[in-house]
Amino acid sequence: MSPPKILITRAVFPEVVERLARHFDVESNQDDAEWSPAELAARLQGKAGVLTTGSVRIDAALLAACPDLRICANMAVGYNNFDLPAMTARGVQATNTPDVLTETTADFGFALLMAAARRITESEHYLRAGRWKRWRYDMFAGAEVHGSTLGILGMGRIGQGIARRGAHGFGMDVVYHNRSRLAPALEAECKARYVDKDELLRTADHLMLVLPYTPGSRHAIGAAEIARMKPGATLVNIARGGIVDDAALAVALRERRIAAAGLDVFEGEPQVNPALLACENVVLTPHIASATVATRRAMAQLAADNLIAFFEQNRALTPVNQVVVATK
Ligand code: 8YV
Repeated sequence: MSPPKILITRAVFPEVVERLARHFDVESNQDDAEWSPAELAARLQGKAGVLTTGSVRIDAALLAACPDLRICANMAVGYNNFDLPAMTARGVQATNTPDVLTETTADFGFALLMAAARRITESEHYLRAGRWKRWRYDMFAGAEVHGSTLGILGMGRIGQGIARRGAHGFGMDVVYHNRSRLAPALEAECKARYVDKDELLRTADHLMLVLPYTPGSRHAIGAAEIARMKPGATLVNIARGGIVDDAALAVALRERRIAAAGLDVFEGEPQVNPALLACENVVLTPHIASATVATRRAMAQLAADNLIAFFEQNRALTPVNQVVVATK
């Protein structure tokens, strides 16, 4: 019997392509070409599986155009690029890459928090521009991180990693808000206290966003929420663009209603709101929170593991929907 055909939509580590080629008939976009939805649909014809990333949308129209597709393996923990109800309705298995990126992403959340609160990129631009002539008592004086109050919105695995870093590493008082409360033992381990969203906004010196993007979390932080934050607060978004109203944030940053922000994700990325680009008090990075070599490799291998397990053992390792998997 000929092996199942799979498509890899974006360039990945060559060893992952080679590994998949030992199990499947593989077509891979190793040139990282920008495929239109129509081209993606054409490439997916006859494919039973796809390894893809968060930047590639797989919606109901695409699924309808690709009836042979049985599994979509995302190389990301988030899967808002998938129309999950449409996949489930069509019996298409969806998988993600949890756990392997938790600590790396939590590290990056702290890197952005430190860079924003301590004004690292802003001061580097100043130095590189040749403007550093002498010491001044308040030059780039930022906000204290150790011992301050860290607020976390969204308390999944990455949120918990951030809480541990804050509480154990920086002696921070950690408060969080989430759809559901953590079990008491986990709360104690993270040294995190559950509060309602209003208290979170009002008490956090630094607010970290780590919640999944859903229609319900769109603009979870908009003008009204920013207005409730402390004047000297820092906002960090390592979750998804669209959770923050970027236009409202740019106004607040420009008017110094909050002190600073660190953003790894944006509404409409890779486009970035020009009003944000114009603000000095924001650290901007191109969606790289999981980008260490080891973690990106682990993500790609886990996505590949899911494809292999699905076709060879009739099960997905890290499924995000429940479908009836046909036996071979
Ligand atoms: C990915 C991410 O790099 O895992 C996620 O949810 O946002 C990132 O780690 C991005 O989605 C590309 O797949």
